[in-house]
Amino acid sequence: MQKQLFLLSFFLFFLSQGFSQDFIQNIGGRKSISLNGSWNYIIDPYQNGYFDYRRKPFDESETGKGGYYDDKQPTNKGELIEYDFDHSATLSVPGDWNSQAPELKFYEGTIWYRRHFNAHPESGKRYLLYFAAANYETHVYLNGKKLGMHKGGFTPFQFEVTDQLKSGENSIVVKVDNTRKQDEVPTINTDWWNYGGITRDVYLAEVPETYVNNYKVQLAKGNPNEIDGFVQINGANKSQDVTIDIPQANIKTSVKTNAEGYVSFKIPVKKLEYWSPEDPKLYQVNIKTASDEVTDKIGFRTIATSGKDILLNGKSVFLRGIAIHDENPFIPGRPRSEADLRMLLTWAKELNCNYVRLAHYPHNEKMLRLADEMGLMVWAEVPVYWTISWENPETYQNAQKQLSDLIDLNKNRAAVIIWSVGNETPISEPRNRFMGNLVDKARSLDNTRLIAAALELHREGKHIIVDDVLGNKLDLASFNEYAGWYWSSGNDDDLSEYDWNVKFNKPVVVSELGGSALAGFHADKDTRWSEEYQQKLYKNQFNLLSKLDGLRGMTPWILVDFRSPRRPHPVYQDFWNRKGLISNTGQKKLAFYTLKDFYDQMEKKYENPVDKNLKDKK
Ligand code: GCB
Repeated sequence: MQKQLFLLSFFLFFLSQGFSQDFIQNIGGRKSISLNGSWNYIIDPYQNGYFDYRRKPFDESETGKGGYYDDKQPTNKGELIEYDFDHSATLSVPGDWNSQAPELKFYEGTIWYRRHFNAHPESGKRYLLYFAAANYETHVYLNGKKLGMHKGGFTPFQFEVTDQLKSGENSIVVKVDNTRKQDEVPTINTDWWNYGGITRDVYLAEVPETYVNNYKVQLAKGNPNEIDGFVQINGANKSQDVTIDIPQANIKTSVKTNAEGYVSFKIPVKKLEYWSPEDPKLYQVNIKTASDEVTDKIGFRTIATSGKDILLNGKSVFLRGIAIHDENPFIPGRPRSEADLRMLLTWAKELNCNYVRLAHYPHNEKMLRLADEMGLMVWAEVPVYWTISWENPETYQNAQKQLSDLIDLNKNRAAVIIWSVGNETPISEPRNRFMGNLVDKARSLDNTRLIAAALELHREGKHIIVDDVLGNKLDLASFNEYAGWYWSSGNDDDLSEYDWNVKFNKPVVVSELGGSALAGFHADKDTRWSEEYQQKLYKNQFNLLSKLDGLRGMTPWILVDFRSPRRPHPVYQDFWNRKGLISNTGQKKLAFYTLKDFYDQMEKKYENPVDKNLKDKK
């Protein structure tokens, strides 16, 4: 009985909150108007626009009115007559607020956004209000009515607004709160800036009454000769003929959705050009029903492991990677345009990478599309980072939802080869259960990609040991390794005494290594923070790693210096994590070239299987 009451109250809570709905696949491929641009804003540290003076949410008041979201001042209660969107300053959307006004640099709390826009809704069409991301908890109001809320700073969410949209001027009000909380995902403690606000694009999309809401078109698991996918239709007329057309591959197949609007399909293929970093071939894929059509660009490749090998299209690869945060150092702040994202991936290409770790949370969908186009394999991740509330079921549900959304959003990207369920999570029973469940969930949603997590190592004397039990459930032996920075002197004579004990017969992909240097600070190689120290650290790393049986890739930490509140050193850091190979002013440090040389050698070695057999395959 108690359990039923709990479930009932949870359900009522869910209803009263009005959560966002599932988002449409490929928003960029839809007819839409952009709601990016200048939005008026009000800083509201006490949340006066949300709670009345007795701390009761206006959302729950009997009239359903009050609060900043009731755009027409004064409110029914008159408390908010001091507040006026019309004469308030503006923020750019997309964009975090911290980078847009000096007083917002460290701000964590609530900000209200408002913008007016014109719409001309047509009958027979439906309208979807889509946010590509807002950090962290977002409440959305259209023309004074609440549409719902969403939690999670890096995944898209959407509301259908067909019934609320007016012809002519509309007003949209959004409350965004980036307060850190222990039970959220991520939790209170991270090593990156807690950029708040509407950080990614906002769209108002127009779709037909019955439309293609979701689809997957990918190779079947381990089978280069079969395309495996599904189409999900949304609308009244659910049972429909659907054509999947890939003209360049001579594929045109028709299938019919069932009463739930769903159909899965398998299409045999004879000849395909497979996607790879050397040849990132993308095919135009058209999905067509009687009332709707959507076009995507999709690549086809297989990814698998065999013993200690990673096989891309059946061929052994070495992942020449680099880790990247979703931050443009020149703003500094969250990237705002495709050019910002392209700049980061172009730097990775200059390092001769074929792989990137998009840490520590879902990156912009456009970033993964660029990786597809530019030929970079991707490790994609959720912000299950450090000390999450392992025993809280709501925290788990939240993490699982972010993981499912990450996979749903990017499942058609050939570039993505690895889903990561978290980073440096400390071993305990509850954590093992939580993380283990996430691994199972990821596999149930996508059995074609590798599942990983960035684990931790421990040391016994001069033995480096990787034996985290979670590793048994993962496809890779991946761990963060900071020899030379967080442990050991980093000198070769010290490091060469260490040996490895990785207790998994799996490909080893070192998910982090590195050390800090202030660009332009030159000293001898034993002086911390100097470029020479960082360079030495990388060189000694390569020796240490050469003793690691099964090494199949790495993502040193990190491509570019990034802002972090944990890094206050006034001389060397000034709130920047300096482990970047490129500084916050775009200057390449010495270690950039050291890593590039190493990758040039690894590329040659893997292009020439004779060399590779000599050294790597025992
Ligand atoms: C780590 C974390 C990463 C940090 C990095 C550091 O192990 O995974 O988020 O930024 O170390 O610089 O300490």
